[in-house]
Amino acid sequence: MNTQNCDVVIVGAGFSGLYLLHRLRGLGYSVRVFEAGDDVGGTWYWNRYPGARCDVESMQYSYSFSEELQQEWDWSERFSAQPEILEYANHVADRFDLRRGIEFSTTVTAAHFNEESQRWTVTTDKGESLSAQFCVMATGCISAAQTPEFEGLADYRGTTYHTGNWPHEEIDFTGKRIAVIGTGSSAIQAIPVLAEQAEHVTVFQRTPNYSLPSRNGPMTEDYANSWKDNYAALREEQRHTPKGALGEFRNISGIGAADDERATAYEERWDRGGSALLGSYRDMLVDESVNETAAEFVRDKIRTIVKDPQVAELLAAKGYPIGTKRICIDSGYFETFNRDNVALVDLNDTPIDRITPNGLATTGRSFDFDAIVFATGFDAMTGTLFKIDIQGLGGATLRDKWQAGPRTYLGLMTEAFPNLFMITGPGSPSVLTNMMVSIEQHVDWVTDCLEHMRADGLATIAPTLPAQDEWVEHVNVVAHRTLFPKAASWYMGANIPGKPRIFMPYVGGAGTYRKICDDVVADGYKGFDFLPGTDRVAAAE
Ligand code: N01
Repeated sequence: MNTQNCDVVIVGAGFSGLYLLHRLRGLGYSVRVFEAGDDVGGTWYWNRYPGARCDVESMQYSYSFSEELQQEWDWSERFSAQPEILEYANHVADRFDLRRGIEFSTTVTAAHFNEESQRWTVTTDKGESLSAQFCVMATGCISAAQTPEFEGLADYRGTTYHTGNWPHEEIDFTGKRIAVIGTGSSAIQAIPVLAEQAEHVTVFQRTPNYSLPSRNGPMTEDYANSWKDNYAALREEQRHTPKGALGEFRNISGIGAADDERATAYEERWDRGGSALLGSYRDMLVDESVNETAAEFVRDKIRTIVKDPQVAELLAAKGYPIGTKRICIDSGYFETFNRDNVALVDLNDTPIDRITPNGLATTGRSFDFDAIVFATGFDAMTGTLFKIDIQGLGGATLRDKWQAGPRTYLGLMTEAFPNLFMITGPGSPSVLTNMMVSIEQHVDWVTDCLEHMRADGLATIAPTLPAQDEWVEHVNVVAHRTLFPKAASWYMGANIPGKPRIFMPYVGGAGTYRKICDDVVADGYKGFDFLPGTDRVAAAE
């Protein structure tokens, strides 16, 4: 096997990998990027299902690292659709000449730390092997698509799709009878579009979701310019907010709020669109009584929109607080259930029993379908990492180390795996924030760390076990001060049979977290251990 050397291997060419490649190459590091897809874009490369769209405003869901880039790029809609975001990722790759550093259609299968050389040996499915001082997992938080193990699936005669791994060619559903399994964000975006094309769509729902209207529309020049004219200041403000996004958060309590104040706030935010409703009160995700007012407001909206009261009641989420499963942002989702060609099947009393050759059977009834769309989510935050055979000190595997749930220091590194970084790893705010802001913060932190090590001739960095234990405890404690653990969400690992129930992202907020990371550096990389390079050891001897 041909083994080559480089300074840094990056796994993944989504928004994390692209920016990291740009930064590190600019500083003179030799970098190799491996990407399983045949092009850039990460989550926006794979999630091509009809209706896929970002739930963060375009002017905010974009890189801030280049003033030229943010001035020259024009978004056509307030919330961008997947094709435009993918086009943006491609534009960035071309503009900064990133493609030549990326090996496409190549999956990293293993990464082993060699204690003697203090380097990572990274192996790919193409039989290539690389020796690198650093290995960075820019693998994304929700990139391992999950299809439940339904009996009979192999014998199904129709076509199956997964929203998280959608074909690249246009699929024409005209005249087709489709099943959609799942009612998470992906399903909620796809169903209205599928319903317009297909002869009939049957939606199989286990847990109804709270969804808010996007109020998406064309980008106006005035709105785009209100950002572009002031981007530097607005981006800086964004970085210090809890969600890494502006215009959402009111720093007032909802406890004891007057009925008319509350009603006005909710109506205004419902009309404004996006997830702003959740930012109406600072204790929305902490106090159950405040949360219930917003949850009931949304249920009432559903009862108004959906004409059949029984269907409306089935669609109205109950039993868990609003926002504790990722809030969905839709374009006409609830309205779609007023169409004649859309039906809702509640799986609570009659779950899916099996896939049949012609469709599927619940414990109550059989259905025939030409196609089944699995909108059944992802093995989030850890699934993609576990697909790679990652071995650290003493041959310890990441899978074994994290058997009881992911353990990291700051979501950036994990003990016993020196020089292995994660971008937006478990234990960092990641999916609870505007990912672009969190990605840039992590990439900048990692880059600064490498520069610090280069300047001081340091060979390895790894978190100490006490620092990691303390961080894991802190992540857990702050999560349990909120309502988040009350929902059986993918944040908790609850969607994967046998996965430990741990609240994986850090709820402390993007701004607070950034300060913690900066303080760690100011305190001499508190909680991290460095080992000097062999040159230095030799010199000292
Ligand atoms: O996946 P999900 P998703 N039988 O896990 C159901 C991001 N995203 O792909 O809730 C029947 O949310 C499951 O039911 P239940 C966003 O962060 C962002 O929709 O487990 N049903 C659920 O309804 C999002 O949160 C955007 O009871 C089964 C659904 O499948 C994340 O991706 C757009 C089942 C899975 O929902 C994941 O969203 C889209 C079974 N055996 C996605 N197994 C943006 O806008 C599972 N389900 C940026």
